[in-house]
Amino acid sequence: MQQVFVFLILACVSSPGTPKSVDVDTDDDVLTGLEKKTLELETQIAGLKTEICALEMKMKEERDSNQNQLKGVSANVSDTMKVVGDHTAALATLRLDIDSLIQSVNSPPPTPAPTDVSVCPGDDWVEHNGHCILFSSESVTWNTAKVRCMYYGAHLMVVDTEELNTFLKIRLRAPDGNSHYVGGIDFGQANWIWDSTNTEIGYTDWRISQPSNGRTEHCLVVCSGSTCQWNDVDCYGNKKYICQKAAVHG
Ligand SMILES: [Ca+2]
Repeated sequence: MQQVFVFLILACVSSPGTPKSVDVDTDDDVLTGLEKKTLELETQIAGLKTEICALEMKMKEERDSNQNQLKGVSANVSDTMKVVGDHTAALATLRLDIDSLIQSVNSPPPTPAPTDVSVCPGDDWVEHNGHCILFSSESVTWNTAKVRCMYYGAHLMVVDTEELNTFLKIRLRAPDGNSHYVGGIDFGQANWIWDSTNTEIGYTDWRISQPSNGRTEHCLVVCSGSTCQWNDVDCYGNKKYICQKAAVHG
């Protein structure tokens, strides 16, 4: 009886212990497998993250490269547009030139610009209505004045119109007159002529009571006295003079 009881006790103690030892080993294996799997997955995830990071960097580089290329292309387009604009403007100018050329070819020749311009020798000469007129700065006798004018290719002035006489008055008028020899002489016969043309004087502008002396005053001056009119004077007095010649037409 006592042996049976011991057997039963041993059976109870050993019988449930064996299955329990098998379950623990299985769980450990599963856990180890899971841990291994987890480690593998984590390794794979880390590798994938590295690949993703590399891909992102590559994408960023490509994006930056594309943006730079786009900027370069945009700049090239801008330059090209500017060149096109310049060429367009040049083309428009060329068209205008061509139109102008065609018009000039089809048009009758233009009337030549007038070249008939009166010219006097220099600054000392005054041009007036086709005449070149010189007012002397020196005072000499009438004969010397005549020679001076001939030296200049001119003659003592012929004042044969009121218009010319008025021109002289405007130039010479002074409070007490500003007498100048001109080309009138009378040779003592009271018949006044223009020396350079030997023609009788027609238009006159004598001062009152002039000409006054048929014996000694045989030369004509203009702008005598306060009225700036004509007077007969002694030909040997030193006075300023006025030369005249036709303006050159070129
Ligand atoms: Ca007189």
